Parts: sequence; C-alpha cells; structure tokens
Amino acid sequence: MRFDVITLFPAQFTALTEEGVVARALQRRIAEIHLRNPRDDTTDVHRSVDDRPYGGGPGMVMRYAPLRAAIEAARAEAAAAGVRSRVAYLSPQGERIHQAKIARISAAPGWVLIAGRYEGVDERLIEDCVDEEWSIGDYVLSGGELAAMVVMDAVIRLLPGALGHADSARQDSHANGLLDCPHYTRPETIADQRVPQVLLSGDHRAIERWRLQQALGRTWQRRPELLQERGMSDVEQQLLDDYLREASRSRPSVGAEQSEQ
Ligand code: 4HQ
Repeated sequence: MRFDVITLFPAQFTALTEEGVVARALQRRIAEIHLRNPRDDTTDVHRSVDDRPYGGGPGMVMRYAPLRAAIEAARAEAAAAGVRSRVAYLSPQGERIHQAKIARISAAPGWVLIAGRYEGVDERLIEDCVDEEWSIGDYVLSGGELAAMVVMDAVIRLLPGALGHADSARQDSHANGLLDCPHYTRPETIADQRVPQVLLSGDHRAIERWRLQQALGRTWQRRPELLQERGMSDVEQQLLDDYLREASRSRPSVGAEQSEQ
C-alpha cells in the first residue's frame, strides 16, 4: 500500500518512518510513505504557500495552486507505480475515523493525504481535489501531520506481515467492537495484587472465555455506547451478566456508578 503525504513539515514524519512497527513495514516493502512539500510546487519567487483569509480574521489559509500541483504530482507518481490513489484531507470538520474505517482505508491501494497547517486549506481545493475528509477526534491540532501519522500507523499495522503475530491485529481492542481485556506479565504478585487465577490454569477455553467476559464488562462500564451499537449474542449477554454480578459483589461502587447516570 502507498501513501503520498502533502506536508510543509516532512521531517516530522521520521517519528513514524525511523523506528517501530511502521518503520519495519516500510523496510519489508509492505507499505510506502512518500512525502511531498507543496512549497516545492510553488511558482513565485517567495515560494508562498499561504495567504490572508478573505473576509479578514486571524491566521492564514493554504493557497489552492501549490496544493493542487502537489496533489496532481503525487497522484501521477503513484499512477506511474501502478497505484490509483484517492485523496483525503485531515481536518476537524471531517468524518470521525474509527477502527472499522481504518480497515476500509487499508483495503485501498493508495492514498494522498493532505496535512494542512494554519486555519486550513482554501475550500475550493476540497471541492475540486479531495475525495474524503477525515477527523481523528474532536480537538484541534496545530497541523494535520500528527493526524496523518495517526491514520497511517493504524492502517499500516493492519497490513499482512506488519505485526509479528499473524493474529495480534485481530485481537486488538476495537477489532471486535469491544475494548481490550486486561493483560498481565511477571511477577505473579505485586504487593497484594495477584494475576487472575484462570490465566495461570493452562485451560485455553476458560482463558478465552474470561478475556471475552472482561472485554464485555469493561466496555459496558467505560463505553456503553459501543456495546449498544454492536449488540451481544446470548452467550455474551450471559458472560456480561455474570461479570456485573461479580463486580457488584466485590466492588459495589462500580455497578452503582452507572445506574446513577
Ligand atoms: N487539524 N483531525 C487544523 C486537526 C485535525 C483533527 C488538522 C488542525 C488540519 C488545518 N485533523 N488543520 N482533529 O485538528 O484531523
């Protein structure tokens, strides 16, 4: 899979490309990240990429022409490599990205990502060149670079061969619409806290059942709206009932908190 990122700050992407899961995927040619600075696609002596907003107000707006040239050059390069890319602009006005969307993004052969700065880009660029507008969350970043990195990280780790374990992406939180279960490693006891006995039992069916139960219980407690959307099988409903009965027995405050809402 191929990403072409349009950014005024290509150096920021070393956070993604120099170490970790994504860096390894790039080395293995599972994915490619190409960076393109729209300043290199300016035609004026000052190489200006931004200008003052019509109507006045604070901040600057990224100009149409350099961005359009950068997008077209990036799409042409991708096409020359046999990749038909779609174009996405990262902004708080976009569609909120979640794990199911990340999986759909990972199924396309290539994306041109526009990482904007200042107050954003000239609206006519979105109209003419952008296929999709994405938001990574309801907060304001100082640029689209981090948002583009968030999306690429989440997408690339899903690609076959990117993770060590073939099924570790399948086991992620959100992969099945639930939050993750708790994890433990050595030592077996830390002060008065013991690793749950079932995890030491070697009974793989019981362990899998416990993990699903924990995931259901924590999702109900922390993100009930996720469970609402997802629904539950009869077996899952029974596991959740048992979890909540146990939780209200050993930690009465946990069950009580939610009925107060
Ligand atoms: N920005 N999700 C403003 C974001 C953002 C977000 C990127 C800041 C675009 C112009 N991007 N620039 N939230 O806050 O994607």
